[in-house]
Amino acid sequence: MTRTFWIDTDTASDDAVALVMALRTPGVDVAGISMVSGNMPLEQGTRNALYTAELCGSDVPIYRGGSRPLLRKPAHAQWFHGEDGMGNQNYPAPKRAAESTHAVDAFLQATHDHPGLTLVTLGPLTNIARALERDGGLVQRVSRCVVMGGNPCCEGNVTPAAEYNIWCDPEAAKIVFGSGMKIEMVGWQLSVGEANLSEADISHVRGLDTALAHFAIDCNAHVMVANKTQTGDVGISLPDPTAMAVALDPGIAVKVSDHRVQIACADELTRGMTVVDRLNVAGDDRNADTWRVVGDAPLCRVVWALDIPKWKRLLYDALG
Ligand SMILES: [Ca+2]
Repeated sequence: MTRTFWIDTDTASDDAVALVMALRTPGVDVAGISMVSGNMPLEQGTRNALYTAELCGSDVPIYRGGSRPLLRKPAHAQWFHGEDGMGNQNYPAPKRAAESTHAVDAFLQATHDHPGLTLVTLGPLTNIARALERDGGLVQRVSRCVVMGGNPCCEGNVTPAAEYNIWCDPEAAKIVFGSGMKIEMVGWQLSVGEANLSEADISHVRGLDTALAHFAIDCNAHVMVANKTQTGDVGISLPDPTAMAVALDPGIAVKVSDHRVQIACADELTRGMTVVDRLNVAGDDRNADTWRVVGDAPLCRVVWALDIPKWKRLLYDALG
């Protein structure tokens, strides 16, 4: 049976690999891709997504969405992904252009055309928040919302408190996490350590010797350097592809549990922090002033561990 996906992305190099995985997996129909400002400015991200789809031989429609967060200033991540977001590989301009329809309109229409679709978010949640503001009924038409974002009960990757996608547009994340949509949170910490593509894994991918395999490594050349500087890990960190792996095969998430999650928006120190009620104490009297106000806040599925060999096999299958 074919599953329908919608992908929201701020396409830089790890998004590109995640797009390849979705576009190359049999039985998955990507109804559309919505672009959002994030790792890359909107136009560069759009160009990167169009180029990636072209490499996959896909004519999936790609739509421009939010060019800046709901309230905050845009803040990109060239320092991690390279000036073009694609490891400064100077890829040629894509042959086709984005659609003229706005991403939010296109996404809302897709949820009517394909009720029960799987939404995968790989960037800040600006577009999804705007869609929810327009039509709260959206919650019922999305069966899974797999979010690459957050840092449950651990450090962030852009500030000590927060992961980039949530930090970039925390007000949007607050709307989405509070919406009641069936969220599965794949935090950035799941893509470190053993989940990195090690030098041996990179050699394995090179050995597949397909255009997509070389593309996946080449466009992440800058990430490999930045990753070593940031975490000390030797290899390529791929947060968006790990989230896509969970979307494609939920069995890759081997440890999950459901919790209330709040997004910190009130001060700069904790901006974008995903505060997870891991011990389920939010309803206790001592938390009345802070969590009681969100007493019926929907539960969010938090992923705590991945089957790492399985995630890498899924990646290799898409690139081979
Ligand atoms: Ca991304």
